[in-house]
Amino acid sequence: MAERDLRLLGAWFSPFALRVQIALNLKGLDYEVVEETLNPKSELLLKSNPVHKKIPVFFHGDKVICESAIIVEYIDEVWSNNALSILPQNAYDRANARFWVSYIDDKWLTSLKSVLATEDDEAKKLHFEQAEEVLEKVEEVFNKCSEGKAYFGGDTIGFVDIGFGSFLSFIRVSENMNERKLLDETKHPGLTLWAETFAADPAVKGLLPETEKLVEFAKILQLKWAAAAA
Ligand code: GSH
Repeated sequence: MAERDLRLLGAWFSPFALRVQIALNLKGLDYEVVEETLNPKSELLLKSNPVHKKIPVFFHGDKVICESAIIVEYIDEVWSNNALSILPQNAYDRANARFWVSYIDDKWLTSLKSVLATEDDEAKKLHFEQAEEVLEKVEEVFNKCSEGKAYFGGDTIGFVDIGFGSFLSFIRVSENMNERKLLDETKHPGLTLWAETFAADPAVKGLLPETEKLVEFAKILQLKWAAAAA
């Protein structure tokens, strides 16, 4: 469905902006992406998300919506007539999906960021172990929710797929920068297969940033985090 006046303020490297793009693609909506550099933050960003000053920001005509998970839910509700539903129809399943996305944003994001930010070898080892523990839990959740189907949400990409899948490129980046596997097919067979299917889905294909380009970006991030911690 062609919908006018949909704009996303995002950035090529942002896993959170990626969530919104996937949701819009799943709904078959046309939209414009406005690239934000964050350095310095644009007037549009400061004006449209004055509370957090973060991307993504979604513009639906003159309506402004912030926070990736909230935007994805908004898209799912507003375009509920489109064939595909991102959140489960059942209230209990919906509550569970929200719980796991919140868990991913809390635990997974924290461990992945720590792996990327830490330079000290001992501390890095510890952060890797913590990230692996979270991955084990996500593998368990995948096996339970998917019930043998391709996605957390069943046959099609759902809320948890978007929430976790948005970090896929950063998983590749931490593996590449540390020469150590995070997503391991012996430890996480379900998630390994899921990752391949997710990346190849028409709603996702072509959106995941290239690992090499993201590695260069992550190196700059590391320097910024180190300077902030000093
Ligand atoms: N909880 C937010 C969401 O889900 O939308 C996180 C968004 C976020 O952290 N965005 C980053 C950002 O705008 C870019 S990936 N950072 C700017 C800053 O922290 O000042």
